[in-house]
Amino acid sequence: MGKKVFPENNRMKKAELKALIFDVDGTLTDNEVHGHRVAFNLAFQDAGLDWFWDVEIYERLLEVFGGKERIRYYIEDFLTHFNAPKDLDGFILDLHKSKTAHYLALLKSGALPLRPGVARLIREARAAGLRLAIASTTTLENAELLIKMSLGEECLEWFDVMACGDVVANKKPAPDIYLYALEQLGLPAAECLVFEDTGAGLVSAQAAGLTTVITVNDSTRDEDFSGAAIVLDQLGEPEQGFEVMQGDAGGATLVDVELLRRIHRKSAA
Ligand code: XBP
Repeated sequence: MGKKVFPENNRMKKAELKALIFDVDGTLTDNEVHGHRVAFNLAFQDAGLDWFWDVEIYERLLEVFGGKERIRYYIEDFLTHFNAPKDLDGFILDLHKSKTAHYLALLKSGALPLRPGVARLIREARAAGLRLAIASTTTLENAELLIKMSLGEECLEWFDVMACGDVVANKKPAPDIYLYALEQLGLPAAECLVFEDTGAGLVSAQAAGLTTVITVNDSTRDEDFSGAAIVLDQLGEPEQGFEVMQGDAGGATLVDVELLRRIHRKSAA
């Protein structure tokens, strides 16, 4: 009996890379310790609270995604004596609104630049015809201002989807925000690649079936990145190559569209 030959349309076609989905905080910009944490502390000060999140406490609090959820986590798990107001939800909401105002002011001051290679890769990907999306636990307002401040107002339209914050019920490490981004993109996970900086972000993306490139930062470099396509210390620039911490970059020294296509093909194999 001769070998069965399947007609072209029955053979499994390798998925083509069509979109890049970026996490925001810690991935596009190294802004948790130097940005969000500072904004939280300013909001606590404005509210007359004697709370102060130093780096050590904040890195423990980063276990919980979402600023409002993080404040609640602090109240419930870190404070021993806190006379919670009757309307705790309202109290947290007001505190978070104040924090967001301080964070936006920090962004406007230019204090939170993009990480190395981010602007370069976004421009290259767009020129190569790849679609771009954001999938972040932070607010849309925060994500939009970061892009306006760092890439320019006109670049907001480069992103077909900006999936942010409370648009989904369950935040990372739940897959909800990535599933929502895929639905809005109208693409299968197999045609996309994700950029993240945390183990929980990786869990979220993997649960949505997405291949993930990790660029660590000081707060996340020791986290578990099992299953990531590759783990780097940054995306790299011509003058400053990346360090490969897990996986194989095949001799590349920076993340460009060619390397991403190789990573994507390997993950689809
Ligand atoms: C990181 C988060 C966010 C920020 C704080 O989001 O967990 O909650 O820490 O921002 P991601 P908000 O890594 O998904 O970008 O206070 O606006 O939530």
